[in-house]
Amino acid sequence: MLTLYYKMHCPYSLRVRLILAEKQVPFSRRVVTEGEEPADLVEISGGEVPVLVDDSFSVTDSTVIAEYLEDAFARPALRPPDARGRAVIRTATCRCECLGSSLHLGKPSR
Ligand SMILES: N[C@@H](CCC(=O)N[C@@H](CS)C(=O)NCC(=O)O)C(=O)O
Repeated sequence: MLTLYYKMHCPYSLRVRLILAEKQVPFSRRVVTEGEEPADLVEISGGEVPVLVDDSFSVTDSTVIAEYLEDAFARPALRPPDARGRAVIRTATCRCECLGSSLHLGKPSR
């Protein structure tokens, strides 16, 4: 059984939740409140979300979790089958991450 630690307004968490929804993968929810991170989450990731736990195997970082879910639950495929399609998706992901970082730091994105 999968368990997802996430925060309600976290865009990285939302990304993982959308993937789980698209793939219709059941999971147990551990909704984390800012400043009240549970000890097991702190031990796994230092308190950062999202974290996916598959039995006793923990996966951190939304990009790595997205890759893990694509590998572990192949259908429906969300990753394009060709190199160019994957490059387009990775570029879009990078841009979103840069934008997210800029928002966190209060700096404009490039
Ligand atoms: N690179 C990470 C970023 C995750 C991230 O920044 N999560 C924020 C919430 S949106 C967080 O948990 N911050 C608290 C902390 O780092 O302890 C990912 O893609 O998962």
